[in-house]
Amino acid sequence: MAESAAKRESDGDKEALNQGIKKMKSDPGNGAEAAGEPGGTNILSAFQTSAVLSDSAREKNIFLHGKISSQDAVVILEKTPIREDVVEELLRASTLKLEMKNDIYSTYRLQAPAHLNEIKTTVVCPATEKHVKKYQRQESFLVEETAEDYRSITLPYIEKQRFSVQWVLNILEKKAEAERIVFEDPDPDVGFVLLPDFKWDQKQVDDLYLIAIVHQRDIKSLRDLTSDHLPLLQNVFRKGKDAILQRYKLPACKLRVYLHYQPSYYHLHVHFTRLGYEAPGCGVERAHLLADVIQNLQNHPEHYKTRTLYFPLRADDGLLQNFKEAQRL
Ligand code: DD3
Repeated sequence: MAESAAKRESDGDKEALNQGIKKMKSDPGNGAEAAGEPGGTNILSAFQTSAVLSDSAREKNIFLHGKISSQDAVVILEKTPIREDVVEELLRASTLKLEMKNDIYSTYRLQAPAHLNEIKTTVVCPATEKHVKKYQRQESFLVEETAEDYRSITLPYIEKQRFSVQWVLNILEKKAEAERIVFEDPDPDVGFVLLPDFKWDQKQVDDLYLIAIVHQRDIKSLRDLTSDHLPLLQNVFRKGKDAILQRYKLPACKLRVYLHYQPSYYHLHVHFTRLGYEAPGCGVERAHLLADVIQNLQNHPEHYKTRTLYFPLRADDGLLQNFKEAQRL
């Protein structure tokens, strides 16, 4: 009894959230549809697959390496969650093919109309070797990084690699994804841009995933943070949560707000994901709750400059090689 009441309540909750999304999607200022390939040009019809980097039956995705007219490319295909608000239409407008029937049990293949049968697709082109490696299934190793290791191994590696954050600068300068911005505080010191991470298709709040990218450009990662950055971090925390409540009707108690260490790009950013959605990289070996980061810096201004930090690295990561060569693994 109590259980079904709880379920009803959480369904009502979900309904309200999906309403929020629907409202957002019909907002003409959003422009999500207009951003597609004009006229439906299919650049992927010329894609020549050379390898399956990884795939997952559970996550219903596949990562492909190949070429688009002589340029290396990574293509990610992913089935999206079934949205509550289209279930009615899905049941009415589809073709149903019986597969088997046995007693009270039967299975079918439901063929949905094209517009309800989309596959989320991400293309990286031209892709570098690093992009290809990123999606190859790999064993991971936990690294123990002392402050000295950071200074002598990690920092030189990051500086030598000069990973491109052009796409981040494009967002901050409104040269890309400007219409996707959910909230901006333009202040150069404590300001940031909040927008959906492109892992999220924004069709349902269940897997909500936004990133806050700070306007300050010289903060590479958690390691650079000191108590001087508390106003920035507190601003991102407070205004990020407020903006998500406004837009998606999700209160702070439904959110997981955290930083990655190591990050996948060295320009300070904060992840906002929905609690209950196991976002990639939200495990204890990589995620640092922003609330904890703030408290740690309040207790010790140099916390992240002095503490040993732990993180996983994949077998073929160049940084892992450097830790091995320094006999730190
Ligand atoms: C990335 C981490 C980076 C491949 C892939 C993703 N959110 C992004 C460009 C624009 C974005 C992101 C790097 C790259 Cl699949 C290599 O992510 C992005 N825009 N995470 C948004 N909104």
